Amino acid sequence: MPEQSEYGAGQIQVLEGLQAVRKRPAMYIGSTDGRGLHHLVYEVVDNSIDEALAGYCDDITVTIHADGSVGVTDDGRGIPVDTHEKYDRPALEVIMTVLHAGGKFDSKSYQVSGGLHGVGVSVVNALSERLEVEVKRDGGVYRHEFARGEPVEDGFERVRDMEEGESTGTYIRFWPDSEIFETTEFAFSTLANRLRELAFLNSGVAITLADEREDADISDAGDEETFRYDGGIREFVAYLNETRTPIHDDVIYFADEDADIHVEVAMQATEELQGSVHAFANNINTREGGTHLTGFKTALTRTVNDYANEHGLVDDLDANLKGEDVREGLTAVISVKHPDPQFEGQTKTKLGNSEVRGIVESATHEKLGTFFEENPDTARKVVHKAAEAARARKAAKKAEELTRRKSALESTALPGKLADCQTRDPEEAELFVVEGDSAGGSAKQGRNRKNQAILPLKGKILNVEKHRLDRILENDEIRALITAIGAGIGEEFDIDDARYHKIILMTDADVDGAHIRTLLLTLLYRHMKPLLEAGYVYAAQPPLYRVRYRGETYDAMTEAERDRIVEEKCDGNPDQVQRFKGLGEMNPDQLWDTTMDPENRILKQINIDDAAAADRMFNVLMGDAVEPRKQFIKEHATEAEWVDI
Ligand code: 0RA
Repeated sequence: MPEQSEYGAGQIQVLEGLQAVRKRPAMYIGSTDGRGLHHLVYEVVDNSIDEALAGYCDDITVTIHADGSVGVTDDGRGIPVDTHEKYDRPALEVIMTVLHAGGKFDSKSYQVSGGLHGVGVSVVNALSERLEVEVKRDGGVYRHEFARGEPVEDGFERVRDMEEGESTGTYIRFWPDSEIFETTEFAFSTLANRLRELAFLNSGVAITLADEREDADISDAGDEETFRYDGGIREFVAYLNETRTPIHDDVIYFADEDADIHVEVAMQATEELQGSVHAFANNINTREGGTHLTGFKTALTRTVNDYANEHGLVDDLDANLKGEDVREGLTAVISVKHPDPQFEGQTKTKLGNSEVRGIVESATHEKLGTFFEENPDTARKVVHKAAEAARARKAAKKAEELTRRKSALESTALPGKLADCQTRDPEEAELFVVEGDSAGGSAKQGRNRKNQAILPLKGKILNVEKHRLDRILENDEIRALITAIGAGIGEEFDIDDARYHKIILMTDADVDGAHIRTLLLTLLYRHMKPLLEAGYVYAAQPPLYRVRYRGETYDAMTEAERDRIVEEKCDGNPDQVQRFKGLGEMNPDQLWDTTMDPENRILKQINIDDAAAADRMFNVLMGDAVEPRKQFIKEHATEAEWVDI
């Protein structure tokens, strides 16, 4: 036995490392909820993507197995299996058990994944009740197995020789530890959105997601999808614009990949009011922006103004076009890859490297300038659209100033129909935004007035996707909501002023209710986004059915659940099955019991992890294009998916 094998200092360090991860998982993967769970998959896939970026891998398959485990296969070089000198163990074992060992191998120095992920596969191992690896490399097929991070005794073996023509690669399958995670159920759509994004950002790599689970409740999104985009982020922009109306045919694309820092930009202007600009650094969605985004915005504004002035296209405007004018309706993806990215900000999604700003700025200025000179028709359309936005902005500002002065926005008076709660502590205060006056009445009677406030809304609010802020502010329902929340709107929104840290959208469990909820979410997403980012927004989940049997009552959210209750709890013979047609039909007690009581209710937190998917969804659901909307609703027919953004 080698000196360090069982009880050597090295091995003790390893065990301590794994223990640290299991003790404070959130420090390594952010959280132990669904988000953290999905990070496990991203962590493994990031390693495969690194192999792809190094030029060794172009095929990745992620399989959600029937038992809930996830397997990731790639055709990269394979994790090294030779003996690691320092540890005197197979390198594979070191990589799977030593924190951050994955990137320290000489040949893997240019590793781009970082930030949120990039913690190393050993973290995935530590948080998995079981993990299996199979590596094809150096002419052999090797296996190893781990339990809660620790190698299984005699787990490492060389299974067979590789066959002629067989590709090298790595297969990792893991069973997330239910002692660690609040939920261990993977969502197909969440994984699909991220893998699609990765495929756009890494052109030519084929990423397949397969779902082998049989339970119709959890695998409704489909069984298998392959993402592969040879056009990379050009296709990303085209995809985002499937639901929009572009004003020029081709997606504008340029890249600067000569130096260590790679820059790629794709963009296309549309007729829409909302811009949709997404910035990535090392494949991480830098939601908080950063130097790459700043460089892009500065150069874009300058280049469009230069062109407009040189060609006398905006002589009627008395000032230059502003950045917001140029970005109105613009869809763009900026992707940089940096050998040593620095991530900053509250959620570590802001790129900090200062040198990136100038690099993106000059690349954009130079290449976009050239593009405009070579494509004058497109350049004119882009300028024209921005000039229109500038004129509208000036008109809207006048209207907005008037509205603001008149409106309740600036007064401290709360809206008349708000039944506020007693507490002034936002952390415990909840605002229920309720569909309809009748449900609003029940909610007012049923609530706990200490910390639950009720704001009933009449019918459908204005579709904010189709109007500028001036029109939006004319709407009474929307003004009531803004004042109740108390944190302002748009650029002036300040989350520290929010009067409630839970804003609960309570709408009927039917298509109309889903529509109203989507209208509300669109408003929040477009004009009060920090609320969503902070996780303050929830959807109430009123039950659809109530089943009674021998003095007990059971509530069901879906038909399938109702049937299950009838079978399992009532021996197939319930005393009564009641269908709630809407919230308005419940009496105050029922509404409290089923939907408002913190002890009983099920709230669905709305997260906008995937900004591009959310953006697209709001655009499809609320925008002008009819066909994509029909298609979307057909594909996402289930109630849950409407809020699952
Ligand atoms: C360490 C070093 C090398 C590759 C890897 C790890 C690696 C890890 C994972 C995880 C999933 N798939 C993976 N593929 C590779 C470099 C190997 C070399 O230099 O040949």
